[in-house]
Amino acid sequence: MQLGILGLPKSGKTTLFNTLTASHQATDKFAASAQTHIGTATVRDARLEQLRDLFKPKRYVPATVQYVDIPGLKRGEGAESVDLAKLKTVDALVHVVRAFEDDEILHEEGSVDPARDVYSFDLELILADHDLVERRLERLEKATKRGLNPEEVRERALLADVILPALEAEKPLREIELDADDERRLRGFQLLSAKPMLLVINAGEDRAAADVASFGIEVRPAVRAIVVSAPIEQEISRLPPAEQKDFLTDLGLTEPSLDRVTRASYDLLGLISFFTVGEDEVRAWTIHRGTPARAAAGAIHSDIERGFIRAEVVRGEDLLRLKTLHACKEAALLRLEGKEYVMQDGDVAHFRFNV
Ligand SMILES: Nc1nc2c(ncn2[C@@H]2O[C@H](COP(=O)(O)OP(=O)(O)O)[C@@H](O)[C@H]2O)c(=O)[nH]1
Ligand SMILES: [Mg+2]
Repeated sequence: MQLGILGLPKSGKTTLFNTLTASHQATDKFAASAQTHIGTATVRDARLEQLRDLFKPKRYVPATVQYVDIPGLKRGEGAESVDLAKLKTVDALVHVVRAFEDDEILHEEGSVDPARDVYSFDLELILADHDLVERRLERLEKATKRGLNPEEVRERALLADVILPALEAEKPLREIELDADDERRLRGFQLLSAKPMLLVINAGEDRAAADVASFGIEVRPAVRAIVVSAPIEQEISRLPPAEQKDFLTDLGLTEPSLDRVTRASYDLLGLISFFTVGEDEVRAWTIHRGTPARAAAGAIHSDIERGFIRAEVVRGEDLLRLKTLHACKEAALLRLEGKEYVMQDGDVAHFRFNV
């Protein structure tokens, strides 16, 4: 699962990407890069860190999420100007919105206006989708002579009656509710405005702790928004942990905003974590929300899924409070769950299996 980092040139995309993924790609005040970068970010989770401190394992493996820094969304050229192949395959979008003032760094539109940029970015996505849907409908129209198969008939109805009117009303497709069949049908087209979106508002250093509302941005349904100062986040990430806290306090923050970005990204992708604990390893495993226990076991190993007998599950908070699995068992907080049990975020699990 990947998130694409997008936005206007010099909005701070690569600075954010570098900080998220501890990378060292070049950033530039004057020129926009044309290179796509891929990197992995750790999703920090306080519960897992506390479990690590409790078990002191040999190995500690937190969850991760992948980001792709996609350069060069140019105004008016729409999605045509970017690495479209890459853009289509990402599962969610992170739109970096410039809100910082800096006379040395020119804004394409001649002024800093986050609300305008958020609006026109959505419009670019909608236009790109509109083009694609129209072309697909034209092709289906031509094919009516030979006769459409039932799937093509349904596809045409979906595109002509639901999708095209929405796009023409400037409505991003992520706001449209579809049944599971149509959802699947639409996913095949990899439409851009249908992807979940996170707005990262890159504010000046003096507004690193400001709230989203103060930027006058319309946060539409199915969109999340977080304020960061990308250069400050970069500075924080390079400080030793002991100094981080004071620095954060000075800024009016309780944690690095970056942690909120990775957690929101994870959430946006529909992902949750369950944990396994022990002296050898404390680890987060990534599954889709709603995954039943047996399939979740498959995240660890296919043998465990195949030979699944049952799951021993305890809430992470309960284990942290009572300190040992044994104590949780005594307190009847360690549950035995069958294969249909829907795993919850923060569950600590041990799977019994037989192969
Ligand atoms: N003053 C200021 N400069 C920033 C901020 N964020 C990024 N920059 C600078 O803006 C320039 C472009 O940043 P970069 O990350 O390369 O933007 P990209 O083109 O969107 O990838 C670099 O010189 C950054 O150091 C910010 O919040 N404040
Ligand atoms: Mg860049």
